[in-house]
Amino acid sequence: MPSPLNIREDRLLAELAHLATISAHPAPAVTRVLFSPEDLAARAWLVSLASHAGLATRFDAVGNLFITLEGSDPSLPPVATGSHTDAIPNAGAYDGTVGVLGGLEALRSIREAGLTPRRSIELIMFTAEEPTRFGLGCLGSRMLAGALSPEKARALRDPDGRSLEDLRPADCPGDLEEVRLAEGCYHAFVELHIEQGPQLDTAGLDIGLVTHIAAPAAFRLYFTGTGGHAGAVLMKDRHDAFLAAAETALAVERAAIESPSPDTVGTTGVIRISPSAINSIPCEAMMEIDFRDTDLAARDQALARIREDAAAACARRGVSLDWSCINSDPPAVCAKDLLDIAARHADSLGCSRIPMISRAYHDSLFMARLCPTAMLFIPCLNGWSHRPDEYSRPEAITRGTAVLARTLFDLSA
Ligand code: HGY
Ligand code: MN
Ligand code: MN
Repeated sequence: MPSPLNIREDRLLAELAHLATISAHPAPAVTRVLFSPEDLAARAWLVSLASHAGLATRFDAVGNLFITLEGSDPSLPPVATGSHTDAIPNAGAYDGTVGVLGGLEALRSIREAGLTPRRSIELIMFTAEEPTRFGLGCLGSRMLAGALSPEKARALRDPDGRSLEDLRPADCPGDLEEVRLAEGCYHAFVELHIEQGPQLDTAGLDIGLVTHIAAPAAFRLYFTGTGGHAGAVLMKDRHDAFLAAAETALAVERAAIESPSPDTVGTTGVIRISPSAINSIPCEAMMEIDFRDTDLAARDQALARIREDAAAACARRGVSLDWSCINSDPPAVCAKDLLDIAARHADSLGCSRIPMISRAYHDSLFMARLCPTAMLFIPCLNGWSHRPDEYSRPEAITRGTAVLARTLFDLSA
């Protein structure tokens, strides 16, 4: 390994702080939804940073941004790194951005050390890792991996009925058919990310070497009852759509708690009722469920139980239910040889480390379908994430970036 690749902490922290200001909500909240003015501004700013660093940039048709440090042998599949800069409403400054700006800093540290990697090293800012715009997470990496067809991508609609074609900017040229990459297109992919859980912070550890990424599933449920006057309809005559949904939300919680797997988690994050008037019995309810586990069988067994409980609640209440799947993905297993290389560099930098699983999903979940993939976690305060007080210490970010830089350069040799 060449003389230490110099990570410019001041530059990296200043860029993370600036990116956090590009938000639809005032600090400390960060909101940057796909193809919103804030998202477009963040993309343009990132392109300017990369260009200023002498790195090539290009967007694909779904808006994935590729920033390339050219290698000496362009015939070889590149090494890749990356993450996302989109942010759910009222989120924090570090989810995804550490992997994008840390990745950029890693590429600059190699270039500024006067080194030319044999394999090119590509930083990818993935489009829409968060599901906020279209209800589907990892839109960009799904399409790269062929896990979402161009037809299905075209059929996506946001809450205002707008499509991907309506929203994608002019600098995302080409057809969606050109987005998919071939297996083996990359030699390896490594993503740096905050843990979004308390394990590293609580234990005072520096680096998490992610061995598995949990299998996310999401569903949209429409409940239809009969509604009516809140005063005139007696309780025995009601078919309350919201209460059927409420029973289902409790069934989600129960199935996750009673699952034999400790990693089963279930959340009802969205509920909308209609007509939503204080003196009118809800005739319709829409809810969205997020359900995950690293163990696919345990997840799907718990989901089957929820479906049974929901059907029973609807039968008792005379409410109909339409259950649609948004996504149901398998877990990913990270590449042990990549993790071993990262472990070696963590050790050489005096970083404490631990193997762990990722309960959050990431673009690595789909990159693992294209090439050997690994994730590096750094601690975030109390494990807080997806909230404005999300925080990762400067030394944690710098250490993680230094391990990433060395790992990428090692893999590019
Ligand atoms: O929900 C997730 O796991 C990711 O943060 N989008
Ligand atoms: Mn997130
Ligand atoms: Mn993330």
